[in-house]
Parts: sequence; structure tokens; C-alpha cells
Amino acid sequence: MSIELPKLPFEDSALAPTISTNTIGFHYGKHHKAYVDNLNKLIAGTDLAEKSLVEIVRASAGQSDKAAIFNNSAQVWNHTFYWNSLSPKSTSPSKDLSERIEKDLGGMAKLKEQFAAAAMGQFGSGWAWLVVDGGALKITKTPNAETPITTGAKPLLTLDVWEHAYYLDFQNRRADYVAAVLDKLLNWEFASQNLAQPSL
Ligand code: MN3
Repeated sequence: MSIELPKLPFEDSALAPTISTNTIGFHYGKHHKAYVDNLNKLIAGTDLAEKSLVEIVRASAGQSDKAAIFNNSAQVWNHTFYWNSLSPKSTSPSKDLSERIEKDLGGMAKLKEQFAAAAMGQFGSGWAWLVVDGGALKITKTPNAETPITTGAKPLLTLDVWEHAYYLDFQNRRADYVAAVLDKLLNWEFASQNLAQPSL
């Protein structure tokens, strides 16, 4: 058994101009693929080779002798989740998610403010997240390959803020990338499905 690179949930040009075909070509075709290829080399012949991706992420988290396995497996998981967090067409949160956004975060405008602040406040590479943690919606951020699936939180949406996610389209203007994705591309149907499902 090996870990596979999942198909993109949209055409590689579908998110342009916010995320260009060129960015998708490198980000999905080179970066995401490299994490998959590296992971398969690292687990070949080990007791992790027969495990699921989530099991590999959890088994390697916090283990200094498995740092490369953690980094590559978590990046495979995070990137697949990121592609699903984006949608070329306009989507809306379910009634349940809308109510939780109002109750826990003070509404969609405040959610976007907090999400942007997390994305901008992540120094260097990492991720901003909408999660359910301790029964409430929260905005969080993680450095490098770190992922909420090792902490007991349930991720609903993520935004990749590694420079490779935006540099070809926005250069150093991370704030413009974040604002454009928050306004145009977040997949609220995906977030609603995640809310309705049991934790991983
Ligand atoms: Mn990335």
C-alpha cells in the first residue's frame, strides 16, 4: 500500500486569477506531489507502510526520530484538506454552521477578520484554520507542517500561508492573497460537511 496524490477537486485553472494555473502547477504538481513521494520513500518497508495517512501523521507527531515522516505526512494531509477548502464557485455555510459562526465567533465578518489575523500572524511558513475545539468554533494557526488533527480539534477549513502558496501571484503581499481567498474561494459546503461529520 502506498499513499497517493489525490486528484484536485477542480480544474487547475478554476481558481484564477486569485490562484493562477501556474501556482497550481507548482503547488499541487510539484510541492504536494513531492510530499507524497518523499513520504512513500520514508515509510517503505517500515511498520507505517500499511497504515492510513491519518494514522501515520498521529504516529509520528512529536517523535524526534520521525520528524521527516511527520513533516511529509502532515503536509500531504494538510494540502489535500487545503484544496478541498477552496471552491471556484460561490458556496454558503449550512444553517447549523451559520448559527455556530454567529454564536461562537460573532458572525461571518468577525470570522474573516480573525482568520486574516491568524494568517498574517503566522510568522514564516504555516497554516490558518477554522476548527471545532472543545465544542466551539475557533480560529487557530499552526507553524510549518503542524496540523490540528494531532490535537483533538476538528478542522473545518484551512488556508496555506507558506510563500509557495501565493508568491507567484502576489509576491510578498500575503495580506492580499489572504483577503482574496477569504472573499472569493473558501468552500463553505466543505466546512459544513466537516462540521456534520464525526472527528477523524
Ligand atoms: Mn503548500
